[in-house]
Amino acid sequence: MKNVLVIGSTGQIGSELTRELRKRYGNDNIVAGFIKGAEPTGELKETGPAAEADVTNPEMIANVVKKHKVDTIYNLAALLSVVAENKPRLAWKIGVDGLWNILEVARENGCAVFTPSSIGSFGPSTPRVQTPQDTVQRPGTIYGVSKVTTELLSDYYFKKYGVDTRSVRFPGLISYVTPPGGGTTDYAVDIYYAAVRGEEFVCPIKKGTLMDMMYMPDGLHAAISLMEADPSRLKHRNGFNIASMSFDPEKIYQTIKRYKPDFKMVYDVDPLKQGIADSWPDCLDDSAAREEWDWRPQFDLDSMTVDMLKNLEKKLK
Ligand code: AKB
Repeated sequence: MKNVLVIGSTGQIGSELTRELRKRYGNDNIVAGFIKGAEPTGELKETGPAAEADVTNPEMIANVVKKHKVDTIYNLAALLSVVAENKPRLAWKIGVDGLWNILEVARENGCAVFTPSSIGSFGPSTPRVQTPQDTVQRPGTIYGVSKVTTELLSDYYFKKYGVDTRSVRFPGLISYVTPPGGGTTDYAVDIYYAAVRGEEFVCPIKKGTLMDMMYMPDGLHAAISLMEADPSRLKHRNGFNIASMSFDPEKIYQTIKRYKPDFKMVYDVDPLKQGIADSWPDCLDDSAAREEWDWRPQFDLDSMTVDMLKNLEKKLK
């Protein structure tokens, strides 16, 4: 039986991951970790335990781990790429110093640790198409620099201390539940809200800009199945490429238009977001994840669009 602490349980990934983990391992075994000002509400609060768990406070994390006999930590505390560019020191403090605190607690208490990396860990000198698992990682954003560091630090703790660290490089995650806050790929979520509200969508990313994206259920499945994978099969640990779809704004717009024929999109390119997007790969090669832990996505752009529109129609009614 697992006892899990989800750090960042009220965020875009955390809110859905906590719910999914409670379904699998039992409500009482999943602690929803939060910071002041982002406390769990509704279902998240009512279905299981919650505890303040600030990654910048190692004693607080250690106390939660001991009290709840935690054996696995999903560390989702991070600033997304656009916000991080505006607050680089804070991005480092949360993403890197915060991870260091968690890894120390994990080493002392025998916990496994999942910390997401990102397509943002690649940069302009990385091969853009079918980006290999092991390749150049020289990102130009603080988000990317901190993600490469989290991959390396997690590998280091595994090799030096045997801490069971694992991670995937998430693409842009698309969901109708909790909106993302300040990423480069957020447009691919915002476009669905505009379509369902019957509004014109102003796209901040240029036509022709390809990025990997993924529907949230596949993202959750990736995180959980990697943490459950047989360790003897893992040649890699931190930073598995995963992929399910790659598109540009025009392609997602045309797909939505099949179901919403009156939907309109115009472009007003945001230079910061465009610069970040231009430095990221078009599409990743995820064959290592497929071979080492049987990664397979379920959703493509079309099936995701049908599900997003259906659920957003219900949510925004
Ligand atoms: C972002 O855009 O910052 C994130 C990511 C791809 O890591 N969604």
